[in-house]
Amino acid sequence: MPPKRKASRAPRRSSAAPAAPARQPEERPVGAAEGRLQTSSLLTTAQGVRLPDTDHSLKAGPRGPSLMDDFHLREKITHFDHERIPERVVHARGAAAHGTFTAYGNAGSVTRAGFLQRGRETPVFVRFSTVLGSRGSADTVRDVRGFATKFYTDEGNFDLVGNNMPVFFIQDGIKFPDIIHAGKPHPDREIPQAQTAHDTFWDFVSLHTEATHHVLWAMSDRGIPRSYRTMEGFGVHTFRLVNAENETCLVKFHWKPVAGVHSLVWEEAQLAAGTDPDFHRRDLADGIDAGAPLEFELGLQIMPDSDDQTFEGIDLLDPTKIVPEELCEVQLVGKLTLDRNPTNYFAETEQVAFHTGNLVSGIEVTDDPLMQARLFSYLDTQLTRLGGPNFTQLPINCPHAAVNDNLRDGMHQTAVHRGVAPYLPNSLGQEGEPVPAEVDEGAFVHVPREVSGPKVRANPASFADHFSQAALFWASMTAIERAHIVEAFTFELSKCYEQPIRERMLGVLANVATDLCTAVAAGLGLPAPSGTPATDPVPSPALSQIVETPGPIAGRVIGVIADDGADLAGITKLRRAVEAKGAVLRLVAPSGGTIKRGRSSQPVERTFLTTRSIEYDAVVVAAGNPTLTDPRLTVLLGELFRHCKVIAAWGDGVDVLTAAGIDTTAPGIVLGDTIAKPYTTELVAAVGLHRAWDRSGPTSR
Ligand code: HDE
Repeated sequence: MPPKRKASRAPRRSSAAPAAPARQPEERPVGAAEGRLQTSSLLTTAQGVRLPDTDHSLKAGPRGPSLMDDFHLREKITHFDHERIPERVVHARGAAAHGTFTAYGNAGSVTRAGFLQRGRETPVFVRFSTVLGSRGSADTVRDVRGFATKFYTDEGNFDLVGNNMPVFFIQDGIKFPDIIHAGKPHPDREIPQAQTAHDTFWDFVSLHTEATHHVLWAMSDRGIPRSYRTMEGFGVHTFRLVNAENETCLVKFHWKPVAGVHSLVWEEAQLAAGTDPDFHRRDLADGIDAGAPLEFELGLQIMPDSDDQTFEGIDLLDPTKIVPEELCEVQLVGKLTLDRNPTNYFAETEQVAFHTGNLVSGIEVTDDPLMQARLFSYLDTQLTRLGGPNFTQLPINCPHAAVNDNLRDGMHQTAVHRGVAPYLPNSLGQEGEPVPAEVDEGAFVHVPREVSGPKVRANPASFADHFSQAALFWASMTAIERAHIVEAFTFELSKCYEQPIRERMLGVLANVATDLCTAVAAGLGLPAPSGTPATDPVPSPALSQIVETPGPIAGRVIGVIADDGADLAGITKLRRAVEAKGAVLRLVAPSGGTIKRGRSSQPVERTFLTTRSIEYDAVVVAAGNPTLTDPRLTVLLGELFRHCKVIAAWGDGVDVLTAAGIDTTAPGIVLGDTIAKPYTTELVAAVGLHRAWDRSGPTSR
């Protein structure tokens, strides 16, 4: 189903058309805030002065110079000149959605946070992002993805500002400018955009070996997600939960996608960056419009709040380490449903301001030195980005909880505060002015913890282990996932100009796994150095994305290839079957308009010219056009085959596959006589496996 669009209206006149009949001025209290809300049906200046013409500047005669007293021209252009705000220094490219978080209630014993208590429903806004690229960069680049959630709880806003990878490149926030400067385009030529395949990134990470674990994740399929709905999310740091009895535990937050964890293949990611740079953004919005909300479950790994803050020998304050799920189960405590697209990109997605310090009673941070630096950065960055300290008054940032602070004035102040005593204590306060809350009134009281130690610039000894979990990650991958990692390292390092950087990085990989290092070295045509990798790391199967049983197909896109004469009744049945599973069917034909059979017809949604294989999770060739050939169709089917996606056909549609050179006996090819239940069931199951990886070799570990 194509995205819903509003019915088109008659164009609004801009100017030079006959003037509207005079209207009585609307009644509005003088200076009322709603004056800003575009309430007039007639065009006005920002001051509310009605305008008869917005197409012609005021001139001395039709050919004359423009006049300074054209207040409308000056206002219009001045406002336009200032429409942009600085893009985020990282995570500039993003897309977002509104939704609801519903708590299962089972976290009530470990935290007093109200939104996690049974049956609570909390409005949320989630912004997904890439990290390195500018606002206009492509969605499908190899990069980490941000997964930032604002919970508008009735105890105040809680922001969980996470990523789609559970570890980070650095252990101490003071290194953040270094890793980002290394990852961003080279300062002299400002290339390359939105990618790590360049010298400065690999220069830094080959010298800064605490990044190794994260680099393995970034070079894995996690770096190129299929869509935002098929990514995991992670809080990364360890947090501290506090319950009603003031008992504490340490936790790691996880988002588990109901649609499963799935990725693109690298060639698709590269193609999409050209054919549809908005691939993820479009998929997010179209999926929601098509009635397939994104769903994630919130999970907690709950660990004791021990004195040394370790678990099974893993330092919980080290953000380069995970706690394998096999050692500590992820307990699901609630569900996130994203079902509403933003109304205005700038007002919501661009102006949303996340902050790791937005915490609610029952959730606290730990001493993880990366998190500690973040507590400073997120508030600070908004002062430049949003132009002052009043960004919490922007609708998207406004808490839904009642607010009464003594913060006053500043840039972009929109409140008209009353009273004379914005300070405490006071004796001049009036009714309605705030007094401090007590604990039993829900006040956020930090759990008292001893803090001591010499003032030093140093890391704990455990932070010196840079390779054991990188080795664990590698050991947890299946053969196909390892092949992808090797390809990614080889691709990225091949893009470096400096040979010593490649060689140094091979030296790092030699300390992760010998077979990884040897394979990448072979791809680069370099000798493989020797290292001291961990012997027999214990794999964590939960880290692999390869599924053996079909998952849901909601939000997936299936193309059906057809031309005049196609089995339209079959297409209709197929559409019903896949839409019942939340997927989208798109009719693809040689040219636009409609395809016909007898007196029936169906609208074409994509033509061979306007489509590439990247847009489909599966393609089905309809019966009725057995001689259909087209070089663009051959490319489409060939790419689908190479990318291990499901290819299907019914009736004489099979002849089209054969003519395009598709091996119809290969795995992941679904053939049938007619569109009937067993066929659609088989097709849905095949798409639910995401890919027919067997086409490209063994998938076993
Ligand atoms: Fe961020 N990060 N970060 N970060 N981060 C920002 O805040 C920063 C880190 C993450 O959709 C900025 O409002 C520092 C880890 C996400 O609006 C900035 C450090 C993780 C988003 C900033 C980190 C993240 C940001 C840029 C090291 C994963 C996008 C604009 C101490 C757990 C939020 C802004 C959105 C955004 C700084 C490390 C995730 C500059 C200094 C670790 C998802 O404040």
